[in-house]
Amino acid sequence: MSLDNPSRITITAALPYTNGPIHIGHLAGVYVPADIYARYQRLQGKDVAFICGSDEHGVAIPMKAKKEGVSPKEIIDRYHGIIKQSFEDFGISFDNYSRTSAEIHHRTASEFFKKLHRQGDFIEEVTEQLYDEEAEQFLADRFVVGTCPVCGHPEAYGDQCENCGSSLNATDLIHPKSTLTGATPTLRSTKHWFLPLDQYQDFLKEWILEGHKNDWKPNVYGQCKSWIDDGLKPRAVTRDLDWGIPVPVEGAEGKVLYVWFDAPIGYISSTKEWAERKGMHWEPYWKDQNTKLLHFIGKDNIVFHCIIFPSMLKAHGDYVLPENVPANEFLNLEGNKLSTSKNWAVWLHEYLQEFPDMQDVLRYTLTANAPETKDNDFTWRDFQARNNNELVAIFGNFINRVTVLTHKYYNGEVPPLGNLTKVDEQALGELRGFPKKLSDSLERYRFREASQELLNVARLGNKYLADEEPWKVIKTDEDRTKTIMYIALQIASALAVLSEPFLPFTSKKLKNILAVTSSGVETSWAEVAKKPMLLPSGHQINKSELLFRKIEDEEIEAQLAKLEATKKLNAAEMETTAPTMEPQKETITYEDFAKMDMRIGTILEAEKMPKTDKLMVLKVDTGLDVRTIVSGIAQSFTPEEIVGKQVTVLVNLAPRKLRGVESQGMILMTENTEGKLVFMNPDEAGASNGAEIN
Ligand code: B3M
Ligand code: ZN
Repeated sequence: MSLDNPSRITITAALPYTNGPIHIGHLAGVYVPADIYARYQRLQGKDVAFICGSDEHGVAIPMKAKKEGVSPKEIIDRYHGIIKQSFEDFGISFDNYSRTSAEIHHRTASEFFKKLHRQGDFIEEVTEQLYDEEAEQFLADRFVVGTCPVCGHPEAYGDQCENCGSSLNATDLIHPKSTLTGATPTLRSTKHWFLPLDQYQDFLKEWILEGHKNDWKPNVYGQCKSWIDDGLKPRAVTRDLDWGIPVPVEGAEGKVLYVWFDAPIGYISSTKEWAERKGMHWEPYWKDQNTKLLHFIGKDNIVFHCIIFPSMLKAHGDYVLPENVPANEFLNLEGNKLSTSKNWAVWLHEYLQEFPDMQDVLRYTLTANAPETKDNDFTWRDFQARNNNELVAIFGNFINRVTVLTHKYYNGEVPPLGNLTKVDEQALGELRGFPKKLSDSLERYRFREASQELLNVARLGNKYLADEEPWKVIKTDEDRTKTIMYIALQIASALAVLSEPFLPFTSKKLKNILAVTSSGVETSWAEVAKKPMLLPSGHQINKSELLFRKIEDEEIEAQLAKLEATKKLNAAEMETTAPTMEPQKETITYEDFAKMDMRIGTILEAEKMPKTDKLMVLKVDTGLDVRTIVSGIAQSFTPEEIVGKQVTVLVNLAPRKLRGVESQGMILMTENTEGKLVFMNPDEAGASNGAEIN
């Protein structure tokens, strides 16, 4: 069900963790598209609540605090300030930017939890959880890493795999390892409160797989479908941690709410904070069925915003559900994954030091190159090209010619309009069509497409001037020249209005040059479609100034050199920190060992599992039978090179479903010094299939 004409629109943008500054990947993935959409809807006259805030709980923050030897409070205060400033610097026009350490959020999240608890929506259960005997603490979320049971990614966290986005229980991890001490965790009993996602399976099937199969982006819909088809499991929504919101019920001493339970409720508490400040009611923005709720996020947050939070909202019963979750894929930098820990990023505060007042150039480049349907790459050369060849050469050049000629011919006054020719009518007709073209793209969250339509307005202006050549006509036909310049000025003022969502700083500058702000000229999105004569004859424009400047090669080379230096630093660090040798696991008895049944087997068939980077589906002759085994080796081998290979197989491992395929056993591997997976090579053994390994 889609709301065609909502009474109001609540737009949320993912709450950034306050464990570090934000970089271009955050802007590209979440905040620029969300801001373009919010600004556009305001220009349509919609009642918009654009909501965000800092995500200040979760394991990432105490980890950072421990690493720096400071308190988590110092970490969140430092980065909350830096992040909030970065958003303001880049014109991300939140109506409210709150923080989940705020009292209003603690209250809101606690009340939410207590309501579900009162309704009996949780399963309270004592289960075995991973424990680090050395650190003497339970291992949740980023306190533990291991191989993802779904896609084979070797560095999955206890609650989520960033590679395939799956939500996990820490005990699901294969070969788990504590990130605190490197120790192999033991198991200890502890009580937690579980959200029984399996009980929301039918609701989610109906709401997403039926209700949103045509309007949610394929990358979002596809992830939801694979999780729902795989079968949802209960997820613990409490943690044995001392950093977070205390669990507000009896018998939960020393436990806090799981960060992904409390953080999405942060959207609600931030809305409450905003409404209280404005003397308004917050409920309509979250409870009125005519409110359109949208979540702007990156792809690693899809499971939380499409499966877990909607199940929480459904259980609670008072709230609307998101109408859409237009998640973007990831942005890479110069061919490598953006990485805070490796400092492989373009930090926003640093960008502004090196490219002052050029926020719109970055906004535009990240929009024109946005990872909307697949991961994409930011390169400094492309950044320079987008600026020099599009913003300077098309947008800026058009405006410069119009304003310079208006001052030169008419002292900056908009000339009278004479008779319109066919060409004039055609240009004005095309101009009137742009608001709808832009709307059609923006209403479907196609920001890349919309940004190119915006450039087409400037292309229209350039073509009109090049075809009508006022600099020549003025020598023979004064009146005709006035009409040409009048129309060119209308195209320029339309550009000032239509660019506002994408390039807010440029739009403001252009409105000042055209003096549309001070003179109260009606400059609305609708007006451009209706008239589009926004500037009346006689209107006085201000002095001309350049909207953009050329970016020189030296500036780009300096940025590339900076990244090279980072690469060298990382490589040097890798050398000094020799790979930590896995400490020996806890001692086992011979009986324990004897339970494992390892055989020699031969790979008969091999094929890559679609839509995964690492998984391969193998048919293995174990000597006992021919069985299917899913193995995370697709990045180390091609199917062709392993068919016929003899391998060591653990045949009595309990079958496990990986992306819907049942895997019956495990191929034993190890990693060579280059980090490539290799088989435990019995090739020399010349043993027959089925030979036991003792
Ligand atoms: N703090 C962002 C992340 O996963 C996470 C978003 C919360 S939105 C409620 O990087
Ligand atoms: Zn995974």
